[in-house]
Amino acid sequence: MNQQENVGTEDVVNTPTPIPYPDELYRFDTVANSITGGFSSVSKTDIDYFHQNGYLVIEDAFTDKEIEEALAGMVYLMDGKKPDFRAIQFESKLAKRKDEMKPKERRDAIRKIFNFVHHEARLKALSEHAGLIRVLEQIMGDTPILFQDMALVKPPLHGTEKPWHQDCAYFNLAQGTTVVGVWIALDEATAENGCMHIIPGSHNEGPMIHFNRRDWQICDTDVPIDRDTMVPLSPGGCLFWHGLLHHGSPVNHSSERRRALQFHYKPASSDDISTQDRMDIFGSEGKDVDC
Ligand SMILES: O=C(O)CCC(=O)C(=O)O
Repeated sequence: MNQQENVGTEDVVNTPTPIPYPDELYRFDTVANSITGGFSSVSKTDIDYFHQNGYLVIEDAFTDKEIEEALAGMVYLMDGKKPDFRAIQFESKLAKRKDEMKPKERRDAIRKIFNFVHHEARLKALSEHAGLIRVLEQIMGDTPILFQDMALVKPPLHGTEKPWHQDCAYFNLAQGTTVVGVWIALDEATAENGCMHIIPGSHNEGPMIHFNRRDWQICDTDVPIDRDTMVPLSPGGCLFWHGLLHHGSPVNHSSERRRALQFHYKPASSDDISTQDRMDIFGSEGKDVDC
């Protein structure tokens, strides 16, 4: 996400021009633990695992039919079938040609769509899935409120990096709020096409200073890369992660697209803070730090 994007303009925009990053910023030798058996198999042990490690992976959370429906809803919005929906962000390298492209090519030029749940019932359905909500309730001990929805598309050959960050650095929510991100694979998400990478347990280490570099991000030299853990997922697989967990995703060098939905939830009892309060926590201003 972009900083403050949760406020979100409903208009077509492009991603910034991508800046290269050091290859060693991502490791590809460790894979996250996961469970199978769908949402109904989540046990108290799994919820404890989430709190200790900052994440939980369910390999088979959604059915093929649910994923097919979500993809159809996403393509419908991408193809401009709903004229009042304009929250589409293109990969900057491809954006200038977007009006000349045929629908299939144009879909593969899109990096992100957002604020879509009120425009597309098939996408909203996933965000309200009873099994998903039950897991969130167990994690939060409260009623989960959806406050951000996005589809993150890493087009073949062009999908850009999302540098390491903590999601709470983007949200004006009080410190200590259990923000939970949910990332749902719509395509096979692999090492080659830019699957999610996480640092297990890093949510226990508190807020990190973020810098405006390639994005609003943790400084590359502050990332404990030796703990980098990949989260490859098949369609219907789902990652839950804590809003303070360090995570990011490398570029898509492959010829395969990597489409995913990402929802963020906060507990109903959570309090908002100002942008200034958030920047006092996550920003570098007035602190003797450099990147
Ligand atoms: O889907 C991705 O590649 C990462 C997205 C992400 O971490 C974010 O938008 O916060």
